[in-house]
Amino acid sequence: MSLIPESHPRVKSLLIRERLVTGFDQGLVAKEGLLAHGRGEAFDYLLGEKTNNTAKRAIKAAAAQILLAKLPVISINGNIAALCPKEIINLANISGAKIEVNLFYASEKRKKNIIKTLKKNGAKDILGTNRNFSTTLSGLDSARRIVDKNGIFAADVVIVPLEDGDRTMALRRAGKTVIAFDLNPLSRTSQTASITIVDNVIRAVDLLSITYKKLSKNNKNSLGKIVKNFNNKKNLSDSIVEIRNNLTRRSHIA
Ligand code: PTJ
Repeated sequence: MSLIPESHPRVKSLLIRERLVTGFDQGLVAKEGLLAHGRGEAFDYLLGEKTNNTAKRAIKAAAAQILLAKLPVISINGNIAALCPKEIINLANISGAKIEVNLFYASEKRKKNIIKTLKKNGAKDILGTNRNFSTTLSGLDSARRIVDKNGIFAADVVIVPLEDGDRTMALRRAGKTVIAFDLNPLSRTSQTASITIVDNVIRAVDLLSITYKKLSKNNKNSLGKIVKNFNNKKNLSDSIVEIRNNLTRRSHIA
């Protein structure tokens, strides 16, 4: 039972934190994942803890990009398995994207726990689990370099929630389109991805699924235009302006 009273003014944020801690206790989340969450929380606070217009623009471009993809793959790590397994599997199911477990802090035991959680939440085929199909991404030294031949390695579009910058760069160098979720618009992941959704993955994934469904009626030409008209650098800079405006507003109140 949760120790957080429903009346607490920061109940939402505390409950999200609790999911991470529970995920850690269940062997899904790396210790470092708790720290990564803390960094995300800080940026979420600065962004006003809501899905801003810049995030909505990125979500629209991401949905169009996934609709245009030949082989989209969603990369799953410990934090995602703890935060929003149902929501991410729903996105995979409606879009036909494959899911692949790929960990930075590699651990077979944690991988097994993550797979179990994903299956419990409705995942059928999970890649990244069979060594016979593994290969490596070049230009990357971390464990994230080990990818599935039929998954991330072959993908044209890779969706990376809560990523480290190195792999985003390696994926881009390998010619892939990268869609990232990252609350920090200044991170290397955010800056190097093709489309960065600066929002809490917990809020953004469902919105991406809804937008995907809405845009699925559009033809390829109109989807292509949505992607072409999206400028990630400009959108990131607008996210930074949103943070600045929030801070300015707060400094006037004080
Ligand atoms: O499970 P593993 O071994 O694959 O490890 C996963 C972590 C997250 C520990 C690993 O990828 C890592 O160390 O990531 P970083 O380099 O700390 O980056 C995580 C990024 O995600 C940071 O820029 C955070 O601001 C951001 N972030 C944290 N929580 C959220 C988030 N972005 C969106 N939604 C969140 N809930």
